[in-house]
Amino acid sequence: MQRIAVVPGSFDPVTRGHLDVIERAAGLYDQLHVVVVHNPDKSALLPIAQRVALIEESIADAGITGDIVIASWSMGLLVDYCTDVGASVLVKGIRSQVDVAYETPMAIVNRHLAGVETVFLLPDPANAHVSSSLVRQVSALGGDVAPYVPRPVARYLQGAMRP
Ligand code: COD
Repeated sequence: MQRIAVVPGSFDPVTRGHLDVIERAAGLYDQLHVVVVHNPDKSALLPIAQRVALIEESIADAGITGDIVIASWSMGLLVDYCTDVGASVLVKGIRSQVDVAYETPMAIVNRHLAGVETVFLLPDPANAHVSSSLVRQVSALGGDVAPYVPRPVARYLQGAMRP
């Protein structure tokens, strides 16, 4: 039986921290779905289609291989997407106690709703401080985001900042 997992996120935009989790999860499962989900608690910078495109370009640019599907989901519960594609696991990154507090109730509810387990990966220390919100802030203020994001994202944000 194929082991299928989902890595969900806002990915607004995808960062080096996200990409590290995606690469490591791709090595753990037969098929990986990277799913851009609209998070109603956050105001978005990039349209969902752009976030999907940047994930695709970043995975290719980093030479990450494996059976990786990139998709978006706005039709309701994330576990419904998991059920649709036959995934039994969600993979999430945990950077801090704040992430633990945010993710724990969701992990419990997702298991109750559909039997979907959540696997947590610790970040590479080099990326533990990186977040999409930090990237958005540095970019908006004209700073260099290259240390925090894959090359395609740095190029995209630099282009978007030009008058
Ligand atoms: N290193 C490692 N992991 C990281 C890093 C980093 N530097 N940065 C982020 N991550 C992890 C985050 O901890 C998270 O696990 C994931 O990457 C995505 O992060 P974001 O910021 O892109 O996305 P979020 O935090 O806005 O999450 C949005 C989700 C849609 C994943 C979340 O809200 C969710 O699971 N929603 C489920 C909706 C649902 O069905 N609800 C009902 C039942 S709970």
